[in-house]
Amino acid sequence: MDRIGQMERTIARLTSPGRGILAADESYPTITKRLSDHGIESTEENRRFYRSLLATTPGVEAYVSGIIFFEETLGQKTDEGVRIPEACDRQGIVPGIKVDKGLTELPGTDGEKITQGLDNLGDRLDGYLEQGALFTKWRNVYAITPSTPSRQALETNAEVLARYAAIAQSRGMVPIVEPEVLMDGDHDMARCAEVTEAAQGAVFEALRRHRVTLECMILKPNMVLPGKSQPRPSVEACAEATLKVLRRTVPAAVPSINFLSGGQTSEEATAHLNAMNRADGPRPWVLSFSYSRALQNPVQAAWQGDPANQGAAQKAFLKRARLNSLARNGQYEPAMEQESA
Ligand code: 5MM
Repeated sequence: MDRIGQMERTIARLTSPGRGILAADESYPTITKRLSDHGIESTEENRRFYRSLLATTPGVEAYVSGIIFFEETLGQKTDEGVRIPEACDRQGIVPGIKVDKGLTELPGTDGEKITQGLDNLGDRLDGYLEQGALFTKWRNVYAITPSTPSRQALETNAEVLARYAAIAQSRGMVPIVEPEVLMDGDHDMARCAEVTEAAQGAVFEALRRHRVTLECMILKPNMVLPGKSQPRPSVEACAEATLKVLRRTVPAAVPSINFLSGGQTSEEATAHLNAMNRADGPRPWVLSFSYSRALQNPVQAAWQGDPANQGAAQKAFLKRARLNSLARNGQYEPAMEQESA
C-alpha cells in the first residue's frame, strides 16, 4: 500500500463511528505526577501494568479507536507476553506514539516555549513504525498573559508543528497536530478565543506551506474556556465559542477534531463534547476526544497501584470511554454519571 493509502486506512479506523482516542502518552515526569496524585509510585513495572490494563480492557474497543503511547510502552508486554501495540491491534485499536521531546524556552521571547524533537525525527519514526505505531502526536503550547503569545511564538510554533506533520506523513503515519492554548491564568473567554484563533490560524497556514495533506491529519485542540481562576461559563457557551473558532480556522478537508481535556474534570470534558455534537450550525468534521486526564483520572483512582484492583480500574475506564462515546454522538446526559460502572 502506498503512503497515502496507508494513512487513509488509519484515518478510517481512528474516526470510525462512536469512537475516540485515549492519550496514554505521558512522559516520565508527567506520568510520575499523575500517578503520585493517587499515591502510586511510577516504577517501570507499574507503568507497564497500568498501560497494559488500559489497552486490554475488555469491550473498550467499542468506544476507543486509538491509543497514543509514550515510547517506553511500545517495547513493553502484557502479562500474557504480547507486545502492547500488538495487543491493541488485536482488539481493533490503532496504536500511536507521541514523538515530540517536550518543551524548551524559545530564545528572544519572554519565557515562551517551543517544542523539541525534529532532529532525526524521520529515523525515529521508522523505528516506531517497526514497533507497530501507525499514527503520531506532537504537542505545542501557548501561554496566555497580557503580552503572550507573541507573534514570534505563534509563527515559530506553527512552523515546527507543520514540519513535524510533514515528516510524519512522509512515513505514511497520520499526524495528530496539537496546538494547546493553556488554561492557566485569569483571562476571560474572549481572550482564549482570540488566542486560539490566532494559534490555529498560524498552524493551518504553516501546514499549507509544508504541503501537509489535510485529509490525512487530525487536529487536537483545546476548548475555548476562560482562565482557570475564572468562573466557568455554561456548557453551551463553551461549545458555541469553541465551534465559532473552529469554523473560522479548520478547513472542512480535515476529517476529525479530537479535543484535549486540559485540566477539565471528567464530567466537564464529556459535557462539552456532547454540547458541541448537539449544537446547531455547520460541523463538517468528526468532533471527538483525545483525552488523557479526563479519561484516566477515575481509572487511576480505582486502581491505586494494586493489581487486585485491575477489574475495578477497567470498569472505570469502560464507563468513562462509553460516556465520551455517547458525547461524540450528542447522546450523553449528566444523569448517566450516576449509573454504576
Ligand atoms: C495536553 O495534554 C495532552 C492531552 O491530555 P489532557 O486531556 O489531560 O489535557 C496529553 O496527550 C499530553 O500531551 C500527554 O499527556 C504528554 O504530556 P507530556 O507533558 O508528558 O509531554
